[in-house]
Amino acid sequence: MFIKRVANIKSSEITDEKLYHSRREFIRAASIAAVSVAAGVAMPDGLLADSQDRWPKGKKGPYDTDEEVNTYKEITTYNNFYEFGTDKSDPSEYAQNFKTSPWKVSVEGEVKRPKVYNLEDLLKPYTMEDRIYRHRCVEGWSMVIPWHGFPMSALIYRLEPTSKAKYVEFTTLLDPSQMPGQSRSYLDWPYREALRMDEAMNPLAFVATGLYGKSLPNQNGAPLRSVIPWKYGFKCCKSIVRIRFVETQPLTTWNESAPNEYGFYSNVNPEVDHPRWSQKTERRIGEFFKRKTLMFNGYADQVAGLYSGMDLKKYF
Ligand SMILES: Nc1nc2c(c(=O)[nH]1)N[C@H]1C(S)=C(S)[C@@H](COP(=O)(O)O)O[C@H]1N2
Ligand SMILES: [Mo]
Repeated sequence: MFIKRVANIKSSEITDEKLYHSRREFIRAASIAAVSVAAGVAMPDGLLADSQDRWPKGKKGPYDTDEEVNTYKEITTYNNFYEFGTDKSDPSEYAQNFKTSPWKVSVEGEVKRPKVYNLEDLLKPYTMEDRIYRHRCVEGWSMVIPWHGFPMSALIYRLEPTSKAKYVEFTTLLDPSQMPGQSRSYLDWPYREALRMDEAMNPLAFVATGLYGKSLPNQNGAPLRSVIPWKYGFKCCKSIVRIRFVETQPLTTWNESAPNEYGFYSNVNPEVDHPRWSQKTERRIGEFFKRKTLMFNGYADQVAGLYSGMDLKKYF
């Protein structure tokens, strides 16, 4: 492990100046190309693949935020993925050799055809798209991330849950041999998260297989993870191996570990403080001054209706 770490550090430090500058030139050319995106001409796949720079400002879909996107480096080196350690830098450091192929996903429970899918077969039917979403961590920081993937509603629609299915649960891989954090008991492994079915069917709920137009880095939850932009980040489940449809509200990992701190819903809500800190503000990674946190992380127009009549202080 120590030898590998040294090797990693070296490979990242040998990017020489010249290469760096030619890359900068290339990125400048890419942002000119972004103008053609605005004009409706698709950029060739992977043009930004090696870019460490900003996702281009261009044509935006109806669900995208037009806020400035965080850099690829910020998004892939400041992570929470406790299976690889509790420091923000641990996942990018220790998930490099995580094996995400072959990968199977088991679809279980209240569903017409329970089945274990090879990842390729599970993903085949869907048209991939980019979604620029705000991401608000319960710890008080946020980012803007250009995800690549497909709507969760398309997946659920196709899997055909039965009428008994009221919730959908996602589970992360359990493999302590690859995930050192799972040998420690700070959480009850494997990591599990769940959504009410109507939340999962909301057009904003997303299944990501990539970001910045390329495949998902291991530290961000490869090969597939959920993205629920109006909820705190921990409601997104990384490296999913099981999708289970159930009738009753599942016990989720964080809710189980500290039920008074992490509710089942965990909608971003500046009016409901975490017992140990306020949720009124957040620090956007890369910025100095704090911003005000918005109700439902700014997605109230699209999701407030899911919770009409509910006391959101009780169902936090
Ligand atoms: N399996 C698993 N999924 C997880 C976590 C984790 O520790 N393990 N952390 C969660 C938290 S707290 C956040 S903020 C997001 C972070 O996603 P990112 O690293 O892609 O930004 O992943 C969520 N999903
Ligand atoms: Mo988080």
